[in-house]
Amino acid sequence: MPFEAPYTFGGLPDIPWRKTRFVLLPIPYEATVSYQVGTKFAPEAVLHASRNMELYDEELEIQPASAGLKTLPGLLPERAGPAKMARTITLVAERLLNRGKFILSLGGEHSVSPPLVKAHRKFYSQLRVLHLDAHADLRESYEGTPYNHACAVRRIVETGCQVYSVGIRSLCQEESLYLKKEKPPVTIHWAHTMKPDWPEKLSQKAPAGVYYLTFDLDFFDPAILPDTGTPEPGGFFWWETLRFLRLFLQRKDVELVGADIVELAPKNFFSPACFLTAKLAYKIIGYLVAKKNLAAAKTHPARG
Ligand SMILES: [Mn+2]
Repeated sequence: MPFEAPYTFGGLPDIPWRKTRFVLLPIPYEATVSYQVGTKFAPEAVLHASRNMELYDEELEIQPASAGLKTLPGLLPERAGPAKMARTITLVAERLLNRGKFILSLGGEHSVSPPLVKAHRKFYSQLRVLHLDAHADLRESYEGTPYNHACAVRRIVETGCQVYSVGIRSLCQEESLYLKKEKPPVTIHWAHTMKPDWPEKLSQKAPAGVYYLTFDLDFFDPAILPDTGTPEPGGFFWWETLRFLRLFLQRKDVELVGADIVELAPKNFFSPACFLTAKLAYKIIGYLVAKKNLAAAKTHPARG
């Protein structure tokens, strides 16, 4: 009896490391989710959906997968607990960064992001973090653990990175006081202050630099993405979000060196949220590939 090949992103064949530019790292980790459960099923559901996605990007007129995309096996949860899990994630990311790969991680809950940022920070001392989310995630600890998903950005601040948060529309009083009193290096663009031209404005307002992107899917409006740990009304939609990402990533003074997409909690394998997440991951890769092509074309005008 033939066995089905393991799921890869886009159903792409495996490629050798030397041809790999992007690695897709599934992290089906769920330990501290407080409301809708299921983030541990997200990577598999996204890979499943991605196999039905077109690999040609009609906006960019390129086939981003040709740049070299490899899907890694999922990083299994550490039974020894969240501290050990965080160390494992950092270690795995460091090994991939040592090989010069761009890591796009698929969570899992948001607590996978701080250890990923920590690894990138070792390679890029001036690393900044672009944080798209409904929640500030600035709690010192939550439900008895500093590794809770509600503390993700607080832990990221501790890695020494400046954070640029967009779309925030939920936080607790403790987080508000922390922002006002301790003035952490976090710039927040609150959802209630964002006007329709936010993609143009906020993509240009972000300071120049080397960035890691952490994309919590509850940034989107629950109308288009209801399958998430903690859905919040008043979120953002598909094209405006892509416009923001494209404008931000196209900036000559901005370099994206790593990314994660977290907090998908699929209700089932055929939920449109899984397809959306797959497409978002592929769009991010597409914008990076298009930018490189653009830069190469400018350096070598003869290539036409
Ligand atoms: Mn969130």
